[in-house]
Amino acid sequence: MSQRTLVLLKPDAVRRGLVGEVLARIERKAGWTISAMELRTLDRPTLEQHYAEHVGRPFYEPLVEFMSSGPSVALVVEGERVIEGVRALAGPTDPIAAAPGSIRGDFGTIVRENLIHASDSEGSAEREIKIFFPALA
Ligand code: RTP
Ligand code: MG
Repeated sequence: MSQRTLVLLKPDAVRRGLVGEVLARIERKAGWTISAMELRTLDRPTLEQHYAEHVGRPFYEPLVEFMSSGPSVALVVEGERVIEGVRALAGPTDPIAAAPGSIRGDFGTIVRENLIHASDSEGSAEREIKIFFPALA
C-alpha cells in the first residue's frame, strides 16, 4: 500500500551534520521516493499547528523552543508502508530506549533532541503535509 509521510530532521540533526546520514537511510529503502524537501527554520505558528496535540503538556514549551532554535529539514516521503516504515527507522521517542541500528538509537541521548519526526498515521500525515507543503495537499 503506497502512502506518504511528513518527516522533519530536527534542529539537532542539522546542527550535528547528520542530515546526509539520515536521508541515506530513507533513500536506501526499496521503492521509497523523496517527493518534497526544504531546509527551513520553523516558526511558532507552524509548530503550534504541528504539535497541537501536545499543547499544555509540561514538555510543550521547551519542545517549541528547541524546534525553533535553528533550521530543520522538512520532507515528504512516498512509498510502500512508509508511515510505519519511517517510524521503525527512527525508533521509539526516548533515544536511550531505542535499539542500536535505529536513527534515535544510534545518534540520540536526550528525549527532546531525538533527531527526527515522522507522521504516526495516515490522518496525521495528511494533516502535517498540509502544514509544511500546502501545495502538495
Ligand atoms: P514526533 O512526534 O516528533 O515524531 O515524536 P514521537 O511521536 O515519537 O513523540 P511525541 O510523543 O509525539 O512527542 C513529540 C516530541 O516531543 C518531545 N518530547 N519531549 N518528556 C519529554 O521531555 C518529551 N516527550 C516528548 C520529543 O522531541 C518528541 O519527539
Ligand atoms: Mg508524535
